[in-house]
Amino acid sequence: MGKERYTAEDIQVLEGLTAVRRRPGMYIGSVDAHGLHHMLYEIVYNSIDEAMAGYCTEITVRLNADGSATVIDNGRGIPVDIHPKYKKSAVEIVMTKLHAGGKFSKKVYTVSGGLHGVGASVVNALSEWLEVRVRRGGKIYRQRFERGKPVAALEIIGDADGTGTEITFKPDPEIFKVLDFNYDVIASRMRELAYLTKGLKITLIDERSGRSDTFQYFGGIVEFVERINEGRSKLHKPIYIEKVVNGVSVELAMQYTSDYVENIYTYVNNINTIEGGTHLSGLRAALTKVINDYARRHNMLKANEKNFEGSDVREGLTAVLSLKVPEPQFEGQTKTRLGNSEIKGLVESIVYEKLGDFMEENPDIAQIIVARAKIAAQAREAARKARELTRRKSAFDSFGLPGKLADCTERDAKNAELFIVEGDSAGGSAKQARDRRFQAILPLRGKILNVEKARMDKILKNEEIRAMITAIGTGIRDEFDIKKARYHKIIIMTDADVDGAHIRTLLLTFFYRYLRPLIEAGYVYIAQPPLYRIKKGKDVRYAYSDEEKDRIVRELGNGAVVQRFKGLGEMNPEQLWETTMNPEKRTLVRVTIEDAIEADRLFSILMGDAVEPRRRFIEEHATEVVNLDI
Ligand code: 0RA
Repeated sequence: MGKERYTAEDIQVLEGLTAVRRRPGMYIGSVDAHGLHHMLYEIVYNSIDEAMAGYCTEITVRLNADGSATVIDNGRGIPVDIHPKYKKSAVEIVMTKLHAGGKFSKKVYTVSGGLHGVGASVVNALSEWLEVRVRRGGKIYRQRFERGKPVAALEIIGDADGTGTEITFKPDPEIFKVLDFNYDVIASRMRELAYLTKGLKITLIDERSGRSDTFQYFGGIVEFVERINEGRSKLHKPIYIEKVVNGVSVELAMQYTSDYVENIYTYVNNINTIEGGTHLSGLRAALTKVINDYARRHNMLKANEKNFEGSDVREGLTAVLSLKVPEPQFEGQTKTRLGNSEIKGLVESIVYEKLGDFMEENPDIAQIIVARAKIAAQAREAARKARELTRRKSAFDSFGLPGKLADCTERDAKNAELFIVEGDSAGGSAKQARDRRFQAILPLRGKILNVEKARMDKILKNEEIRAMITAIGTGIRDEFDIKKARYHKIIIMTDADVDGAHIRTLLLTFFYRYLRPLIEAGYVYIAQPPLYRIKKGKDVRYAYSDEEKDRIVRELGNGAVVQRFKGLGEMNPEQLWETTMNPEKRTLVRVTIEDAIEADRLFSILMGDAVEPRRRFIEEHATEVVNLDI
């Protein structure tokens, strides 16, 4: 360091760094792929804060060839002035002091922060190196850090037009088990953030593959709803509501479709609150009340007719609710449930007032909504009767577990795994490969699931799917009970080809629509079979991506023989165990609700009634169908 002696401040910083490096999980959740991506998001969130404060219009995220990542924004730039007490630049303090930032920024919202909101100093501590460049006051400043410690003081390296911040960091291999940034995972989070921050332009560039995308939505969450509903038949233009009360900003976009599914996504400070919370309760209460009141007021519900239930007014509804809350309390297993009690009434009154006004001003749309709820209420009654009938007739209830299931001996669901395997031959290999003590195998026949023609309602009648529901044990939809889950890991294992991707999309859509709490509980996974086997003499390696294959081939040098696995069936049981099933060696990707949303959207486009989006989708993706996977 550029100073002669350590101050109390330096010691505090060093202790902070050590604490972060000793227990990274406490600060970023984990050191697997999740934690790795969380590092990048933390840096992006700082730039998003700057955008929400009104100073930044553009963010560029670049995945570099050397494994580092760069985030560039055109905000005000982190302040560079020397702090009188600490005798250090503000940049250095932001980058080294835990929870620094707030001190320098009395911003309206410092709210986009991730699950932990710990910021740049944690990313710095967990990076092999990090370099920050600030453009401010006509100069470019730079400072470099290694494992969180400054290598030199902040220095001026040139002249600048404009202002902004650029941070490049390389996640530390001493800390992270996974070091490969996943383009698709990052792209979907950047897309989501762009929808949630109206007008903000986010560009993602992958120097490793040459891919890039730009996300910018001047319509914000209205465009988000339009995207979710692409491929569904819409009953009206999206409705948009917005109001700020007591420093809390509430935005809602909603649109009914003729589908039966309810798709309500809620965000607080750009975090997807998958466990719901007070804001969702407020929205639901308002919808039920405002639609019932409107229907009564306009005599669309007669005195002798019962009020609509919540599920009636939500059937076919797609909505995105986005709140900015200065002091959110996140609760629940994954800290994605909003706990602030004052928010329920706040959201309820805003939505009740604004949606009520909208319905009075747009009677044609109001009538569609009420008529939609009426049909849903009638269908609910009819379905209840039908369910009672089929329940008595259901073969599965009395037969117990399906015959195709090769169950495990473990009875404690926490330790039990179910592999759902596409195809009988792969199913056979998996049965031989597995550790039968805790791994169960359920083969599904791909042909039967011919997804091109299957609709969700038909899929439910499919015997294989019913076998899956029985094996999982929870029941579906209204009768779902997570406590009855027979396995806490449900692993979808499909071929790495187009058919495999189709079946995965179908299964994810199915889980999302009928067994959503399983995804929310984190019980659903996708197996990652290798794409290649590379052999040179006795040295046998497996590669799970093209980049990895190229790297291994380079490493092994001349004479390396590459075999591409097209399907699981091409692996013998030992290979399948080694590469994909053995908990010691395999990687499983946990399915997130975002993955499932995307699968559901793809499914709607591919199977839906709307011909135009499907044609467009297939045209746009004709050359990259393999990337249908998530
Ligand atoms: C503190 C104060 C100010 C801006 C920032 C931090 C800031 C931090 C980051 C991190 C990434 N991009 C950023 N952009 C800005 C406001 C300084 C002022 O008043 O000019």
